[in-house]
Amino acid sequence: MLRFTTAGESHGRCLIALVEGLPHGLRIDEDYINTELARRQCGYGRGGRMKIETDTVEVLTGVRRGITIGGPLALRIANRDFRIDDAPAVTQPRPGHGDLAGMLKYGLSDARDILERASARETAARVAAGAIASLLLREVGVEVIGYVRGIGPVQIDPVELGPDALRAARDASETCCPDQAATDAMKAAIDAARNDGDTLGGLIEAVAFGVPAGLGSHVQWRSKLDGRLARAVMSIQAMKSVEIGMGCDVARARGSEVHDEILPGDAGPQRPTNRAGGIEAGMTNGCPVVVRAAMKPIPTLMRPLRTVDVTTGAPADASTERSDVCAVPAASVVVQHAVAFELAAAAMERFGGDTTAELKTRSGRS
Ligand code: EPS
Repeated sequence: MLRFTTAGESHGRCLIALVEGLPHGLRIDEDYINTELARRQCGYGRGGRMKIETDTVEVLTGVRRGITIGGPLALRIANRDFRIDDAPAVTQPRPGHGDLAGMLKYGLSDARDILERASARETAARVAAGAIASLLLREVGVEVIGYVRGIGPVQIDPVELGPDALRAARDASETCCPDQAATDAMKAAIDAARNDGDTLGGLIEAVAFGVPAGLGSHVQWRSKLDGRLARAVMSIQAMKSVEIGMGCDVARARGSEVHDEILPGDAGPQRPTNRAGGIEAGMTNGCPVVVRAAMKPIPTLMRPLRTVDVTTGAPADASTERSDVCAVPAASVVVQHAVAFELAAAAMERFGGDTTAELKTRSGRS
């Protein structure tokens, strides 16, 4: 089973990802992982921390001469801002962060232990693990592209571009949005929020191209791919909804406006539309897989919300510390790699193989 676990704190020594279940013979392209880690650090609206860090992966185990040997991969990303033992106590919990819930859970009057692990800094480890899954997917001809569809009030329609054009347009944008006019409007919205001491969330979409039919399964709830994708994406810090294909819009439409008709085609049955987002009954149907997530605004507001000081019980302003105004572009990189990891795990289950060559052959790629 392909799976990963993370460890590490926001201001601890480092972040770790342990990736298990990779086949033998996969070339680990560290430059690609580092490019994706750098993309996660970018985006208009990021705060001061990203000027301190240069996230770089160290592959500690599981490879020989840059190629997997079948054992688990331990990945490490160092924190330059390593000061967890000296970081100040947080007694005025921020609404929307894990501060108060964690204090209540552990009986603490200082949320530091909670926020250190709850922080979205952990997503650097998820991106490193997901980038390895993306390398595996490349072997079976699948590419996932995450991009931003909305920040605050600025939103664009779904993008009808192929992978090369979508990737290029996204990479030309400071907000990872493949529309230049929308990018400018998003930057203005972020500036306005910053000036007001406020923060912004947004809408992220990930599209997986080249996905073969039959990943996932209708047989048991645990193996349904839509459920697995939803869990992987919803568990990313600050996500409040996950949709596949038409998502919530199915509730307002008729069946004839929701389901994708099946027409004869040269290479077998064809779909003129992809409202299902590439998944029916928990299985991929050969269309691109489309996953969308809504991210809430960052909970650390420079014009703080009302809270309570848990040491006195008195009303207080929520604690402020260095943070981002908007991390939606960064989160689009995380969503991309979370989707990639689940698709890679499903591809391993469907095609199996101890070696990367076997996986390729069984998936029909060589
Ligand atoms: C993040 C690092 C953090 C924050 C952000 C994401 O760094 P610091 O707290 O030292 O400024 O910028 O974390 C949060 C949004 C959060 O709620 O904790 C990162 O590497 O992505």
